[in-house]
Amino acid sequence: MSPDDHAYVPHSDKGGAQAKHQESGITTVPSVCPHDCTSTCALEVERLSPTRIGRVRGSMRNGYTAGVICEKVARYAERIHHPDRLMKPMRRTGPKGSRQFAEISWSDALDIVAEQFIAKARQHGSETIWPYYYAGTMGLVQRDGINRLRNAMKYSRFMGTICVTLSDTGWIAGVGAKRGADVREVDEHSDLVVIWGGNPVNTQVNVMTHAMKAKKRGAKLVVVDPYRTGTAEQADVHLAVRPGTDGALAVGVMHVLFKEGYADWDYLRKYTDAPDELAAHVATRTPEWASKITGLSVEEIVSFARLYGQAKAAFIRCHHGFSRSRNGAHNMHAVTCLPAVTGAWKAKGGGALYGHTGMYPISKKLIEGQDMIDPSIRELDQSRLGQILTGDAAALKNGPPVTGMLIQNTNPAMVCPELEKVHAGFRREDLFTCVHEQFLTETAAYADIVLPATMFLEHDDFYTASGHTYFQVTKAVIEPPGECRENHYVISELARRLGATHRGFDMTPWEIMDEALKVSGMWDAETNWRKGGQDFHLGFETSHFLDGFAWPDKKFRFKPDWAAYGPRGKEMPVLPDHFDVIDNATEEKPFRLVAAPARTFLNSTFTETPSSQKREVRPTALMNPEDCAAMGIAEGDRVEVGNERGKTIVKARPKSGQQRGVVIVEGIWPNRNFETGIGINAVTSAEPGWPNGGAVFHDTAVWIRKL
Ligand SMILES: Nc1nc2c(c(=O)[nH]1)N[C@H]1C(S)=C(S)[C@@H](COP(=O)(O)OP(=O)(O)OC[C@H]3O[C@@H](n4cnc5c(=O)[nH]c(N)nc54)[C@H](O)[C@@H]3O)O[C@H]1N2
Ligand SMILES: Nc1nc2c(c(=O)[nH]1)N[C@H]1C(S)=C(S)[C@@H](COP(=O)(O)OP(=O)(O)OC[C@H]3O[C@@H](n4cnc5c(=O)[nH]c(N)nc54)[C@H](O)[C@@H]3O)O[C@H]1N2
Ligand code: SF4
Ligand SMILES: [Mo]
Repeated sequence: MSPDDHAYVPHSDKGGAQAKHQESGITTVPSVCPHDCTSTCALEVERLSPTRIGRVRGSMRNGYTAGVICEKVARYAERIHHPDRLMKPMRRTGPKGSRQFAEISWSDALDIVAEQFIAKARQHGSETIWPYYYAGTMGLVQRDGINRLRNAMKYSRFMGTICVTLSDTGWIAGVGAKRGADVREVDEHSDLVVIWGGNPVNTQVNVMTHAMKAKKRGAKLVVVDPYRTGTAEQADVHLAVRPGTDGALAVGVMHVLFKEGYADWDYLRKYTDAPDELAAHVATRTPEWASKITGLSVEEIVSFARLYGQAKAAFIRCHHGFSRSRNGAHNMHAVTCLPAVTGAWKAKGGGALYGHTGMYPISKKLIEGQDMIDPSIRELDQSRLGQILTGDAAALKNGPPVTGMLIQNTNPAMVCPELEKVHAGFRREDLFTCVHEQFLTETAAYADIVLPATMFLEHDDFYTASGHTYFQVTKAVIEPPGECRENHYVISELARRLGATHRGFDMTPWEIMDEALKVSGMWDAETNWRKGGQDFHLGFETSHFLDGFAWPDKKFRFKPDWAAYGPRGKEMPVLPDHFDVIDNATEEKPFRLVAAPARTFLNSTFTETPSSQKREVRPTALMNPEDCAAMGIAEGDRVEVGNERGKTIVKARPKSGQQRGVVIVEGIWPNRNFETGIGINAVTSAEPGWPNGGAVFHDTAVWIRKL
């Protein structure tokens, strides 16, 4: 198929060339999951006709996917052919949020957006417009192209803090780069697998594929998580820490490792920056000390340390969950110190992984128009949207109000912290909002103009992966329904109307991909697609940092230069510790809330599919049975979850396997599913984590009141 066939409208002739094999009239076509999940699964999609798909399966062409995908994407037909999909551009006709819209043409809709942006910018300056996006699709062309428009127009820049800022910072602070050991090594080689601060049974099923292969061979599985998740249920050992205390656990474990002779001093001297200082420091932090902070028993801490110290190949899969606290970067770094103390990196099946995305050579210069970035333009924090829209001067960097937004691939009216403020902001009459979406989400309901978007099987794109090492190109599999158009179309058409010039606006996504790949020294798009992805595995030595960590002196840092990441770095402990800046429980707010992901929702996505709604049932607070007994709360009772930021009402469920004073609410449910009309993010905080920001969804003190 030639690049010319990839003109983005119309999506015709995506036919025969993609067919892999023919089975009873159904064609099976390769694709890649675009969702915000580190697995980035290689898929096989049944194409029933040029406009319909059947089953979606995990592909065997990728050794990480290994034929397994999650249930929600397996049933993608339910989402892509959903009767509620947006099909036409619409203009708001009722009050904001009222869901009253009238259909209009694409050209009228785009004209209105451009006119509004031009008028607002004339009044307040270009920074008053804030293009706002996230990772509803992880495709680099469709996701990040919005930055090209922003850079060309000098609109406010965007600090994407909602997901990986804290975990990236904490990981990179020690090892120096966002890469690590390959999870596939655990299949044959690990004798201990630690799943730390994540719930892959819900959030990235492929980790379990590999962890369970190890377990079947006799490897031990340890899960560190505040509650008994589906992942913890599979474990030999579940360490139910208090939220936000992983730094204390890691330091207590290091105390034992040094004291009982599990530290590898030859490795420490060769590969790390300050082993003597670390050893002296952790000698003062006993398991008793860690026990008081984490709520784990001294025995649990000591026996986990011994298990870790005695393992020949201990693999830690560091997830994001335990980084979503004010001290999350610090805690992530503390955990990454463990394999540096024991030298676990030396073994195949040993070491750690948080993500691989730092190692792909792909250049985003063309996609994002990086040659046009003006660093004098203010950068606004995605997670502080509520503060920004309600006029907080500091959050606005003392600049003009935000009066125009273009939103793609995200649903902030559900997923942002401090939701009351987010909603108040979206209701502002002087704010003009354009939302490009697949469904009339709660964010789209606030929009002045709604534009219908394609789904991943209806456009071309390419993807890095975090959980594995392949870079994958995809082609559209079916034609888009109705008048759905891809993100690149919206960006390019707005650019024309706004007078933004850049060659990227005149290219097709396929041409952009091909050129970006070429300048990055990678396979061209067609070759990548034909071969099912290009593997950027760095080999055993480098992926295990045996040729040195990714710093000039090649040494792992027990003492990161936290101040280099942001001014608040100066406030952080120099060596790993319990950094006590979390939203601790108080008399008035005795519970610590973790707002964890649900299995069959993916952030706000799939909350619209019937099978996911059926499985997740309703918003529920999982509580320790003793807490329930003490408060007279029984299964199904209504409870108020609240704090100074807001409150909501959910049903209670007693659940063992979590400490007293810890409460879990799974899933980012639509606000309309709560009798208060506002969901769990009413209580989560937009306070930035240390040292350089990042959302703190699992770090919230609340009261629970039986209603
Ligand atoms: N089904 C499903 N899959 C998803 C998502 C989803 O919403 N649903 N979201 C996607 C996205 S955007 C991302 S970033 C990834 C995230 O996936 P993960 O990396 O797994 O991270 P989280 O989902 O934030 O964390 C979940 C787990 O962290 C635990 N946790 C919370 N606080 C702490 C703590 O202080 N210490 C420890 N040890 N554990 C803690 C929670 O109890 C929860 O079980 O998953 C992706 N995949
Ligand atoms: N309580 C609580 N809140 C959280 C979290 C938590 O753990 N607990 N996790 C946080 C995290 S880690 C994240 S990453 C955020 C994510 O939150 P969101 O950014 O909202 O993530 P998604 O639900 O993945 O995607 C949002 C939207 O993108 C749209 N979309 C998908 N593909 C396309 C496309 O090609 N074009 C266009 N125009 N739209 C598209 C989908 O229809 C969907 O409505 O949520 C955060 N919020
Ligand atoms: S596990 Fe993650 S990447 Fe794989 S199909 Fe499901 S959502 Fe997509
Ligand atoms: Mo995320």
